[in-house]
Amino acid sequence: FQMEQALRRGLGRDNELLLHYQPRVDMHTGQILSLEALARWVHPDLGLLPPARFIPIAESSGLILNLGPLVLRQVCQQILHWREAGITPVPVAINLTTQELYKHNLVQDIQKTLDTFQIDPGLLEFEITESTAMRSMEDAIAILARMRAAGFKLSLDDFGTGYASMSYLSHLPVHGIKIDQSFITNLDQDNEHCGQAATIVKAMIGLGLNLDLEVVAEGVETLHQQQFLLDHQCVRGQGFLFSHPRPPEDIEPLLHTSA
Ligand code: G
Ligand code: G
Ligand code: MN
Ligand code: NA
Repeated sequence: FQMEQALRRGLGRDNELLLHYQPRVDMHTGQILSLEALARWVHPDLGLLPPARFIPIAESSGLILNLGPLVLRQVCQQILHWREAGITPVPVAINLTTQELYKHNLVQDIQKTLDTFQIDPGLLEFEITESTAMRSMEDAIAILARMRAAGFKLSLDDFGTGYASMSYLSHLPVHGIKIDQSFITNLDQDNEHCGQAATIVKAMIGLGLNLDLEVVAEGVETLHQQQFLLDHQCVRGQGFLFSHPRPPEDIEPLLHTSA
């Protein structure tokens, strides 16, 4: 409850909620394809807190409905800032919780903010988890279709952990899937598990590619994992091997400036 009160206060203040950004790269070339925005909370007493410490509280208390729009505005401001600095914009991915996805007028609210900042919807991507999508399948399909029609990119986060059936996946109007990092981590323990992790990851990549989806591997930490993924046609990766999530001023030097 104390955390909830502090979060409520923090959301009303400037600079308590920050965004760090983690690149998603083409593992062949190292080129940055997009960035994922990851919220951080500078708690007045506890310091910098990761999302695991406050997103669940925000979700259960309803504060997520304040936090979400704040994240979107910060991302828009960041994109504008980079544009003004002559940096070639890359799409930024924003995570949405269950409450956010099913919120009334979600798409219109996002569009209003983009209009205010004059930002192209193609520069935004939204990530929802498999379990969020499955909470209310028919609604999720309708909302995602609306978002897609509005020009946003969509991906299914933590893929493989939410028990989405294969037939269900083919009905979800997303552009891509992000293979959950637990599967990628297991690739390095495979000797003990008789190659099971490799079999599972290969099947997930195959499923995604055969459904014409972009496949991103999450939590890539080792060269062995990267090589395995490249050997099996998964080119997009995100993880500590390439970069930790970093504050915008540390991401900026990695982005290209236009001549
Ligand atoms: O950075 P970390 O691994 O602690 O992130 C934990 C979770 O918090 C991730 O699954 C991510 O989806 C979620 N998360 C991070 N930032 C945001 C945000 O701005 N909004 C929402 N809804 N979730 C976020
Ligand atoms: O669940 P979601 O994918 O939205 O959250 C991504 C989270 O995963 C981020 O909070 C980020 O800190 C974390 N993460 C990103 N790359 C790695 C990695 O290589 N290893 C580990 N352990 N965590 C990672
Ligand atoms: Mn994510
Ligand atoms: Na994830």
